[in-house]
Amino acid sequence: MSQIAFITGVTSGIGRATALRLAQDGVRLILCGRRADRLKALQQELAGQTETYPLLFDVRDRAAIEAAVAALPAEWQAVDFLVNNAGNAHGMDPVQSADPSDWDAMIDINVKGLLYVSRAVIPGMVARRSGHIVNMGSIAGKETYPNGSVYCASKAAVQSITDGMRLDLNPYGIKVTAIHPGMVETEFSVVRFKGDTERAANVYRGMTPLTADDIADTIAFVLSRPPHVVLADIVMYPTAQASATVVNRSGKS
Ligand code: 8X3
Repeated sequence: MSQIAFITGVTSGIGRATALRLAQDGVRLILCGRRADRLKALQQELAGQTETYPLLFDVRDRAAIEAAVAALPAEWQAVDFLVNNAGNAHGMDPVQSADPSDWDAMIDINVKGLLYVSRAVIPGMVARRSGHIVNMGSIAGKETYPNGSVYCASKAAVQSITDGMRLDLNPYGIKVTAIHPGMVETEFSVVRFKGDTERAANVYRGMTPLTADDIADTIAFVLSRPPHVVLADIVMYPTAQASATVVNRSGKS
């Protein structure tokens, strides 16, 4: 029986690219998202490539997550890979004037949502004494930048939670990885700037950002290492980026 990956946030960006990439490796996919139409379309796209099982929930809804995981059919319960991808930035404003509801969204999705999903899935890995968790961090968790305090804090939390998982799950042979991308062009900036596509496009002006496929390739690589190898912490920049705030916009890389 082939391996099973449980991926959150599959209806766009890195999550969707990861589903498509792991399907190429014959991994069976539990596709988690909150947009039913996109989830169905992805399932149809993957038909014939691998088996999929859709789970419709918002990672903020702990009861829905617990119910969905508890109701997985027997043949979908032995999750090998948990990819905690769901996450977003909401707004980019100074702490003194940011909208607190943006803070709520980022902490609820990026931090609490990741924890709720993990809490539902990890006990099965512990019981089976096997599994691999990949958490989507960000360079924002390594380096705080202006107007990003709470997004950066949410990704710093992902770093700490990842490190804590690795410690707690060490006795059970479970691997834990964090991937920290810099600039990746997906719907990320459009969501961050609340639909302002011009402002979002300007983020990537004069440089070549990473793509969702670049991150998905790395996830596939991480998950395919031999049993005794774990890539614990990976920072990925586009070549044109050297830090959260240093970006070469000459268009040459
Ligand atoms: C995405 C990278 O630099 O916009 O997490 O925070 S950044």
